[in-house]
Amino acid sequence: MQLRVIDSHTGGEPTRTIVSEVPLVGTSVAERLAFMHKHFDYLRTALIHEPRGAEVMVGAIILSAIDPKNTAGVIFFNNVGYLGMCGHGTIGVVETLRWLGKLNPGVHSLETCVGDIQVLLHEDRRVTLDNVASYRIAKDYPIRIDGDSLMADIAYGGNYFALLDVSHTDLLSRSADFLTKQSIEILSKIRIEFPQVDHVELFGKPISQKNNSRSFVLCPGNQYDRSPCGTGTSAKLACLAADGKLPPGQIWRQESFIGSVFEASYVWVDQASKSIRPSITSRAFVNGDLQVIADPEDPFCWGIPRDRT
Ligand code: PYC
Repeated sequence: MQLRVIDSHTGGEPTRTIVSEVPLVGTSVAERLAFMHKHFDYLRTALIHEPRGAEVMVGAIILSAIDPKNTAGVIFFNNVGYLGMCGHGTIGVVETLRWLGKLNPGVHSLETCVGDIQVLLHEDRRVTLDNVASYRIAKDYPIRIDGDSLMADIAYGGNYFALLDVSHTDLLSRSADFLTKQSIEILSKIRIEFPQVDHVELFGKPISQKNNSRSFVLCPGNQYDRSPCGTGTSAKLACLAADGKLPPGQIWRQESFIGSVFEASYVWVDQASKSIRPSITSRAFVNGDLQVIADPEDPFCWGIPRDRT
């Protein structure tokens, strides 16, 4: 098997990008994703599961563009399945293409299974992504955790999020393991009413005064995002915009649990329905170039099944 994979990270969150051609059939990215799920899911498990991968990794596969006006297509996947969009992953993919000499500074468009997005590769290697339209679905949905009442907003930013302001508690000073368990419990309560939600974001005070907020983001597969989460920051901006707390064009600096930062702002798509187009800026670093080897005698060459790790 000839499979080349480039590793990068964006704000500490890894992206493992397949740059070899994989024959995914379909007339849309969503159809190609379904084809990959059916016929090539072993590539996902081989790259993300142990012993070759790590559960925290997000994978990406670069596709030829379906519409010739676009630069490329991309499918994102993780330890348990496929993601609609991925902000840190998009920035990782753009840096990967730049590192390979396949992308020059300027504006490019990428096809994803939730819609086309624009990316600007800056001369200094930062990337700004203009995400899909993002919006809030529900405000102040009440839940009870350990006897405490919390309010969640539900919003879409390329993936579906439950967003909870926990700045009145000391939650964000707790360990990642503790927050993971709390977020899993929150998610199970939220999904009774909003089954589409698969990410949880807890917001609190930033560590650095330069930033507006700090977040802990639980992703599907029960890993937390080391970056501030591009789709999560988009969902956050949709809530701020709907509440009139952030005007269009103003920069919002979102700090991640580990202290990395995304700069974000938005423009209205439709002010009446409070739908916005968020822009997220950050940069990624390539940190590996892997030739995948699949030894037919290796019982775990396609990854260890998750129920055994
Ligand atoms: O940056 O959008 C993001 C993301 C989603 C899951 C992990 N990162």
